[in-house]
Amino acid sequence: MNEKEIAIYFHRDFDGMISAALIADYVRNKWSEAQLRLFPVGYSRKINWKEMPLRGDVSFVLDYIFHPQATYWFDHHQTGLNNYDGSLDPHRHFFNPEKTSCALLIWEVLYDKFGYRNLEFQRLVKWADKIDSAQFSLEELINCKERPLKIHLSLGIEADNAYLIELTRLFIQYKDQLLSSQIPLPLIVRWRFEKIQQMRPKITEEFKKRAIFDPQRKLVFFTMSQDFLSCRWAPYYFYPECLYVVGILSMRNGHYMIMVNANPWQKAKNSINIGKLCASYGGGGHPPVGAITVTTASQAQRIAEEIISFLKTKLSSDKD
Ligand SMILES: [Mn+2]
Repeated sequence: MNEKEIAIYFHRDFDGMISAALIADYVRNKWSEAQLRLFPVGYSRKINWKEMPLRGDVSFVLDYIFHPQATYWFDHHQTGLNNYDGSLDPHRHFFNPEKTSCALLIWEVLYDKFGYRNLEFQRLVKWADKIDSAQFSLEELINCKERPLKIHLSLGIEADNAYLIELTRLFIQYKDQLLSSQIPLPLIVRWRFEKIQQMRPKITEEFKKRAIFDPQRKLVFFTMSQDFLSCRWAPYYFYPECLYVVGILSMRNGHYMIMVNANPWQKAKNSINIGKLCASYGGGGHPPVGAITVTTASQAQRIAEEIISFLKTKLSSDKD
């Protein structure tokens, strides 16, 4: 009767969901009486994150910022510590910015430190790693034949918490089988993906209209709605020579997201640490990608302009 409540907080992206599924699978197999609660978290939560009380008798924070109350913490974002300078407990805190994904970090830690590995998650972990470090080709992403990429793009639209929780539950239940053709693509993914396919011409048209390309510094800038995320490949397709992309997205929750990406298929010579740059504005990320969430359009505009002028200065000085 003494069921423990296990709260799993995870970053709301593909890597975060697979991370949550790996931990849920471990908990279910090792701690028999457990009630799992899933909480997707995005960077809009960063501001009061450390003060926010966590739920559960045991809590996990995965692929997201350090929380002092978390029983266990796993992260690979170089900005993950978020100015925390206290000590980390090597038995509970697993932080490795060298890892290309949090799912891979968890996969290895579960094996090395907890003596647990479920090979039925092998393909999902591989895909989480591939997606989080953009180890796929532009064609692969545009054609989107692989299920994990479909799921990844589907998060660009209607990615409410209920969808992320439901998807994570499917990953926990079906594991790698979810990628096999024997199981039909879950309806919740299918309708979103079909919607994306329908919206695609409109979104790419809109992108072409709104994008500003600086051919000298090889920089793309645009302002669009959140729907852009379902065609996130567009800047690299239309401007294959670009080095950096800065976009302001108006999100359905009323917030604004400034996304800053280095072109994964066209590496700049002296690459700038984008995650750190975004962290200085209250966001976070990795060396090649970062994002900042703010509440007003004018804040978003001001930050985007500062970042663009910073990138321009950097790119001009790199040429000399
Ligand atoms: Mn990640």
